[in-house]
Amino acid sequence: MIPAACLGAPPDGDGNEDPCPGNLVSNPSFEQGTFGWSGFASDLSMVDGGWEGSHAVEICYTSGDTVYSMDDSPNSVPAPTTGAIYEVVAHIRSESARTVQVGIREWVAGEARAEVEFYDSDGEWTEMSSALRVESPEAEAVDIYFACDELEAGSCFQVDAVCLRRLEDQ
Ligand SMILES: [Ca+2]
Ligand SMILES: [Ca+2]
Repeated sequence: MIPAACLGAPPDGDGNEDPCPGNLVSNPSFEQGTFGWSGFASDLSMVDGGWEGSHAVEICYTSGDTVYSMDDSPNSVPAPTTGAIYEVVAHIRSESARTVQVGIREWVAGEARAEVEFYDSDGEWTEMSSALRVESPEAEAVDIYFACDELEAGSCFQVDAVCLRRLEDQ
């Protein structure tokens, strides 16, 4: 006889399954800081709360430019595979309603080609994603960023659980 409590249990049961096997991002969950990321026209800070674990990153506009953003540094994929598809999935939220962009870029000779998706965010965590197929045999890197062009004091948004993977070749 099988105890009812054993039916439908999670495969590992300890709650520590890797949520993103093969993740190419060095610091995806911001549990110990913001290393692996840099801010552009913004300040990055580790904040309490989060979609996964107990912390997230908050990106707040400082001054200048046409967008403010958080960019992976160094780039997450230094040697991308031509023809491969890379997909980024992450969660965002903001205290006030904002439109946030998630971009994934292919870098060739210092020039970037980006696939960008726009999401409306409010107080709830929202899943966002974007994907890119590497076209150039000379591609030097694939990287990701999160950005917002609402440039007023106090404009901020949060990101957590960044998952960047190479999808199976079709
Ligand atoms: Ca987290
Ligand atoms: Ca980067």
